[in-house]
Amino acid sequence: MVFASLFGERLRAFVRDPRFGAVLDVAGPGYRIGERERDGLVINHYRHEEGSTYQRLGWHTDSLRDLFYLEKPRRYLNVGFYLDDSPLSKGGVRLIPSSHRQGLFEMMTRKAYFLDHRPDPDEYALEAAAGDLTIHDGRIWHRVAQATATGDASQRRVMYLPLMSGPLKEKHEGSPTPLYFRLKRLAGY
Ligand SMILES: O=C(O)CCC(=O)C(=O)O
Ligand SMILES: [Fe+2]
Repeated sequence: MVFASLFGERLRAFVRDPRFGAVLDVAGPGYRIGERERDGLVINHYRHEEGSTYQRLGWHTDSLRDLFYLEKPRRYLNVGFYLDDSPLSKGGVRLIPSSHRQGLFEMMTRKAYFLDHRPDPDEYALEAAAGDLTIHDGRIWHRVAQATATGDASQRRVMYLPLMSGPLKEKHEGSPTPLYFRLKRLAGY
């Protein structure tokens, strides 16, 4: 669910909470909350059970979208809010440490975007508890592994909010669907 904070008061108030000032300080000077940039506040909801269409997410970098906008990937950070506990039995985020420092070529070719779900020997498994906040660089390679648990025990809900700096390019009601969503659809999401 993208741009979630634009659809209701509670999430709108959440992203405007002054306490985000501390998170922006961590990001560095000049960062802002991208409520209308990239995909805004995104809510991901995974369940591992018959009929669920969202059980895992293949290898990707979030900065791929910059290339679709014909922009050179610039540093942007994604803040994650865990709404559920995320132990290993729920699958969860796997990332390749330091891969955000790679060059553009590696960012485009290291893995087959969204299609490749295979574990990587260098991957790190991120475990989290409900209420935890994570921050990752948009250029890092990551995936979401499928849960081994099923049904309610596999439910994993996480919200992501982009922290942006540099030129402001806001989306509006008439903005076209970005191509990378079509790529994701082609990959089966
Ligand atoms: O579900 C997660 O924790 C990560 C999702 C993700 O990487 C994405 O939506 O780009
Ligand atoms: Fe991602």
